[in-house]
Amino acid sequence: LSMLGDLRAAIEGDEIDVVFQPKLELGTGRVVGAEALVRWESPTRGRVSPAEFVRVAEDTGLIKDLTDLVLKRGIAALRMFDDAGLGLRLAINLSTHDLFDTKLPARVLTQLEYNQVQPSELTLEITESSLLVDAPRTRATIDDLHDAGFRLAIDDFGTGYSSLSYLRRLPVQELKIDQSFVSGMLLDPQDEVIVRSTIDLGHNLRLSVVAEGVEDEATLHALASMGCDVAQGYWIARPLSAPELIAWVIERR
Ligand code: G
Ligand code: G
Ligand code: MN
Ligand code: NA
Repeated sequence: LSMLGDLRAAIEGDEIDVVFQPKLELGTGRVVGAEALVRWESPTRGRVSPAEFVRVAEDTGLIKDLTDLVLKRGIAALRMFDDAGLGLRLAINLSTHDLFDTKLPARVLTQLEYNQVQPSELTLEITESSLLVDAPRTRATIDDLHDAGFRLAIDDFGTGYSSLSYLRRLPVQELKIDQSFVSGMLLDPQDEVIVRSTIDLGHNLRLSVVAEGVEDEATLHALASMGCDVAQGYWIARPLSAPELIAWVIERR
């Protein structure tokens, strides 16, 4: 059966959840942010992978509603993080289609104003591959998001083919090394070289470098010794509900 109808009902109903994975600053050991990740527990399909249903949403025009739901829930959680005094930045994943909507900055600002949150508290993650789709149009949206005061990150870096000159001209502040390079970097010398060079590249472009997919302590230490700025992964914490994240951050202090 087609997923479209189920997904539409899930977005309108109460089946979609948003969880939050901490981002740890390696130099200080402080939790500096959290990434919002969407989850769908369907009564008939069970747990559906976001990789799968985000693609369906993109192909069918449901992505606007899905992104709005994540923005609404995510920014409401950010309000709770602020009230708890956590001082975290919230990261939200954008899909390629989101970048084609010239009203995207206004959609985000509406949720921020409602929750009395500043644009600088939000990081918008844009995948390297979506940066390359119709670059002139997506670039206009990216510039508008930057001008509105949001922090921008390039997600899944290393899996696309962006040129250095293009990267250098983008108004981004953060580069996230794809987990496919990070998870096996201690076993595969080629992955290690990619991670090391990406950290250097990011720093040369004055970007903060985030490694995702950190699944063990040795990898965390290796990344710290390479000068990586921030890490994210199951070794640090799995994605948590908003109240769980607040408790987790407070307990670590
Ligand atoms: O959370 P998980 O690792 O299962 O996510 C799988 C994929 O789905 C990742 O590529 C992730 O970036 C993407 N994803 C998770 N949450 C969101 C979201 O809210 N919006 C978009 N566009 N993608 C998301
Ligand atoms: O594409 P993006 O980087 O946004 O996707 C992040 C995805 O990676 C999320 O779906 C999250 O659940 C998943 N993830 C987070 N930490 C780890 C980890 O340590 N290992 C693996 N395999 N996946 C992770
Ligand atoms: Mn991401
Ligand atoms: Na990624």
